Amino acid sequence: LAGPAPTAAAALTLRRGAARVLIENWTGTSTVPSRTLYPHQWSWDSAFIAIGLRHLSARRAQRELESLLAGQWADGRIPHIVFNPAVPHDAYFPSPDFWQSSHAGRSAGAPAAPETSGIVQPPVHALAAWLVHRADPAESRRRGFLPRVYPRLVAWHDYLRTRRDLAGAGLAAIVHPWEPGMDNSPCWDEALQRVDPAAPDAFQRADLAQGHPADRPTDLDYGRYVRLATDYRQAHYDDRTARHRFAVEDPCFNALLIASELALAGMARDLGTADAPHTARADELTRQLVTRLWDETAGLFRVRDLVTDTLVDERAVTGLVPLIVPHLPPDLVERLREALGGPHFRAPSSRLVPSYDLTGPAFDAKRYWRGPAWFNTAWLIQRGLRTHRLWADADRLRHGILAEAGRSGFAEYVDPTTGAARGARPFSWTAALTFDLLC
Ligand code: 9YW
Repeated sequence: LAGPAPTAAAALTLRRGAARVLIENWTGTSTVPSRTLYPHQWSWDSAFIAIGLRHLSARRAQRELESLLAGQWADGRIPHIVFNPAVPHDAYFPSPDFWQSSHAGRSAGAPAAPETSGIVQPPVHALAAWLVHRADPAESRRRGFLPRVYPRLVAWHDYLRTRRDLAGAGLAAIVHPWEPGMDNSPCWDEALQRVDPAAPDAFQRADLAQGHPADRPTDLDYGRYVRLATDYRQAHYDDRTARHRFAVEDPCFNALLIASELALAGMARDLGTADAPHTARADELTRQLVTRLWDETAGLFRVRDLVTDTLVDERAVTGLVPLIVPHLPPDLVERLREALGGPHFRAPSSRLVPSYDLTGPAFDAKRYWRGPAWFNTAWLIQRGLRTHRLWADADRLRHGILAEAGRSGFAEYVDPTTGAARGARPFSWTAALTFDLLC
């Protein structure tokens, strides 16, 4: 099962290929996830991309994150999309016309420019910024990178820890299925039942012009995404007054918040300021993650639906990502390791990690986050395995990522049962994270 490490020649070819994708998808200020499907700047994509770019050009990696931060709102949120004004509005739905950030988001402090979405994505940014800094501290200091980004990243985390602590228990909640970055995961199905879809003629999807309908969310999913986003917009994206019909605590989102809070501690130390608040917050978040989202019977983390205050009875990759949390209790680490190798997640053909339970009722090997294996989650899990010194497991996953990235032409995701490439390609974070693993 281990799969061989790539030969030196194969690694060189892969590195060159990955670098080419990053160069071709660079717009001058940031990187598009893909030239076809996703022509703007996406939040967690940029963080993953910066993690790879730092080995190619630390300066460019810094600019990637700085461009994203230019879209930050006064309440601290980092929007999930920062729109490129040069791209026609019909190239992607929902466009700036839909989000109306520069006017509908005024009460939450959206910038006058650039136009952005009003929702967020997982907080990988501080982790990325810290890794970018450490790749070339001299260049970082020369450009004053940390002093500029640290306060903004602190504000971002403050937003998540306060405005988004909807249950009052210390974890950050997400209020739209686009926010966890795993749009149509079966984990949201039950909660979405409560949402009346927007009428089909109220919007026009742009993704089906490029993407294959079998790979993408359904029209019914989109109807519900549009309804939720419209409701949030009508509340001016103000978390103090918005009523959320969809509100869940997601393990991956919160695990990344913890990893990023620890990265802020590293930055604070480097800047000569107090790191204690960040380590204390990471500890408290870790406690709450375990208390609120760990399922001892299933042996993995679950999503908590805040409307019903229950754990969602689905196994998905989000429940494994907390392996990246350094201070996870050792018995939980062992259970997660077992889950990775067990019947629900062992993907023999791809050697990656499927986004959803291979034996689950909603499993669909092709459809986006309902089964396909993604490279960012595999990268996070291999990093988590290393954090817990599970070297052999981490190496196995690393080899799987490299083999699949090469074989699929840096695909957005692969079918975990056949290894077939699916979605957009070449896809930037696949290339960036592959590059990172080769450096
Ligand atoms: C969409 C850009 C984004 C990713 C998300 C992924 C998808 C956007 O693409 O969402 O059109 O549905 O689910 O994780 O950030 O790559």
